[in-house]
Amino acid sequence: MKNVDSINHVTGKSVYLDDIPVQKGTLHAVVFGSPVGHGKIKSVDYAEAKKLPGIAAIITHEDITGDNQIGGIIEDEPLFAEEELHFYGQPIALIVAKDAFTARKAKTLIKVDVEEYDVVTDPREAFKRGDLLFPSRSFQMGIVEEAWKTCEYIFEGRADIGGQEHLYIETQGSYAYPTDNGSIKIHSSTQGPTAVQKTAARVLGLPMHRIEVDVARLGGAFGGKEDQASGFATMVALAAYVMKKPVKITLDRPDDMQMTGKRHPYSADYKIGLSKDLKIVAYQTTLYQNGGAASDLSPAIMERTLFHSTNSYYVPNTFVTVHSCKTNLPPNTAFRGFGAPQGVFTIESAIAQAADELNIPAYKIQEINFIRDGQEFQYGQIAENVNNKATYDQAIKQYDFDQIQKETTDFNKKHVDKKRGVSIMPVCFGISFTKTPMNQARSLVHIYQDGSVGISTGAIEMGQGVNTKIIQVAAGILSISTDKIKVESTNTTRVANTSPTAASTGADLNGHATRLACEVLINRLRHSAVESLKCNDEEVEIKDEYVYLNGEKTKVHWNELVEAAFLKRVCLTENGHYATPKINFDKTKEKGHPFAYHVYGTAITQVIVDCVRGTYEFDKVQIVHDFGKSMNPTIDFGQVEGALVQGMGWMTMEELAFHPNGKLASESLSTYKVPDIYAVPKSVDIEALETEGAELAILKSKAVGEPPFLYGIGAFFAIRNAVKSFNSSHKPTFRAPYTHEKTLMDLYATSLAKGAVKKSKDGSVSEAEV
Ligand code: LUZ
Ligand code: MOS
Repeated sequence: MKNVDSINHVTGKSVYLDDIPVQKGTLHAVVFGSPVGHGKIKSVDYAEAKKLPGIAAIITHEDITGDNQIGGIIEDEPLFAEEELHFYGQPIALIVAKDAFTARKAKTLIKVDVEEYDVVTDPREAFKRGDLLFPSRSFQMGIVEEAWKTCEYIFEGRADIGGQEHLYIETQGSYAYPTDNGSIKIHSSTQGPTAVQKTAARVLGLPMHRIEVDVARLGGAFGGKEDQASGFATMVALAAYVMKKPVKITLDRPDDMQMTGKRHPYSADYKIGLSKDLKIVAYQTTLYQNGGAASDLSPAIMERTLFHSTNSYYVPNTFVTVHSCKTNLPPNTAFRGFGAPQGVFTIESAIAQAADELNIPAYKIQEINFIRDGQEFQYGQIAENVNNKATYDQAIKQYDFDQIQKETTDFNKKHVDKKRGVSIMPVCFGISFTKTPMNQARSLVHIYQDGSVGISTGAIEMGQGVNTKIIQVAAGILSISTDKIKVESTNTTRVANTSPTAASTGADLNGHATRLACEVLINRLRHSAVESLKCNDEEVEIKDEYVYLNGEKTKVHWNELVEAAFLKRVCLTENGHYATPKINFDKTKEKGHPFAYHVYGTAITQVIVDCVRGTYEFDKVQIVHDFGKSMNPTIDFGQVEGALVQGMGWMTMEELAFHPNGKLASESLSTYKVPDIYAVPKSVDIEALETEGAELAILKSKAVGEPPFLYGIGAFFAIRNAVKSFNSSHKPTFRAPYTHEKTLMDLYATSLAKGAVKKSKDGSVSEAEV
């Protein structure tokens, strides 16, 4: 089945937030943000701004009718700053005007007097100062301290990992207006309508039932709208509430890039111990998460880092710690992968360093350490139906890895100015929200009298095709044509208490809820037919829109069946509720069974580095991916391609730069480079490993949104391998992104001692700077 939205998308007919026809008298808002990265407001003068013709109001914390608090997990983030300023661009006020242009102009007329404090953007620096957002956590299995004694080889090093701008095509935005009975309706570009509803209710001081949130679709989100849409939606909801007028906000690109949080940068120290036969015996790592100025989703992201810190491998002795460090950046937030990629990059760096020191390719270590059925992850879950080795073996064979290596070696012998690099990137990703209660969903299915079907779920369509998959589920169970089914907007009055569409679980959870509702409905209809036909229960079946009696097609069409049931007063509506079975996690022990299942895969990445310029081009990425039984290969392959390229961008070219005052320097697309058509690999091959045993996922498919993001990490190690074959005496550090500039410098760097540590003449040891 094609994506139901494709025609409307390419003909420009799909309605996004900014396409919603506005009511008469709608006002437009712009956020006035902090002009410093850290400080204290001494005074703000809005007088000049207020005088500007067309300005309707300037809303500040003083206008808040409820709590000035939007922290979702930890209550540490005000909607509007009161006194203290913790990041550049932190919202201080909302300027509401007849149009956005006027509001922007007014912004320049606001005078603010600030006492400035030290700005910290480095997580290790924040850690040294004791600035943590919340308590650190560790996962432990076995006893590393004992295990080191048994290791043949031990290596230590450091990995530094950059952040990433989400760069959804549709920026953050929201439209709110008063409705009957002092209520507010909010249209929001959010992954979490319930988060918006709850946050707005709290700030406005209203019960949740007074706030209705409606979402048609998003122009991308990638995690950036799991939590961070709530603040902007709440600002316009507050303005609409106090002004009794419709108010809308659409962030412009620079404001969106400056004000919103990103993927967390991390810095990590690791220690890895191997046996003589290259088994990873012990692994210890401490990761410094750059949380930004408030907690946002960082506690959950920290957790996913801990869960994924050993990637696809079984490491009997593991000790992993994450510190969430408070810095003067916008609160960093969910981004496809949700902390897992940083943990995975760290262990892959440790493996690459071990391989360097032992003078072997990394895959020699990777391939013998895959976790197997019955072995334990460091969080207590026992691995079941493991497919990592299967995807690896299939990739090696199908893409002829021996030949790839031979060609690479030959090429590198022949060429001085160009070098090829190859890497293998195994992936293991746990599916389920790590917070168990979030793994639930509902689906409200109506069969109308004419036989057409309307479905409302908690899932947000953000381009990933979840609506198409929901239609597929319903069409399969009701055995009717997909044209008969429409997925409605996501609305908190139709489906309440939704989890955000996140953690790759949208189709799983909402698909299952839809399945359950449709199963009930089809049974009711079947019983109705049994009654009419005066036959036995097992004799009737509904198939391809017709009633079958003892396997024979009758003349009774779906439409008549529905009509007849309605006249008999059979309920044609059902609300399905799904909660993922079996999962649990005990935070006091840091052990449990948090994931319904895991997704596995292997990518082989080939790059050619231009050793004169430091530039590179990716020839090929070849993937074997564990889809379970893909329910929509067109959509799922698209997800793998998109995730791969997004991951490669993060690892290679996307580099966030900040001014010393915490202002984002790379706040436009001329300075923040994302992969374009020239940067993507020349070819991407994806093969499905069709697996059984995914019975927990909908129609035996497996979640596909996030896991393939991790394939992008292979790009880093492919470049690194190419660099090493040019400059064999140098052991490049593990600092992502591997930009062209860093590549060039590594190509000509002189060798440093082990682990990129530099000893100065006085014997003191410092970390080497390239
Ligand atoms: N969001 C969340 C997520 O709230 N919990 C998660 O475990 C998660 N995982 C991936 C992406 N978003
Ligand atoms: Mo997400 S990072 O699944 O919102």
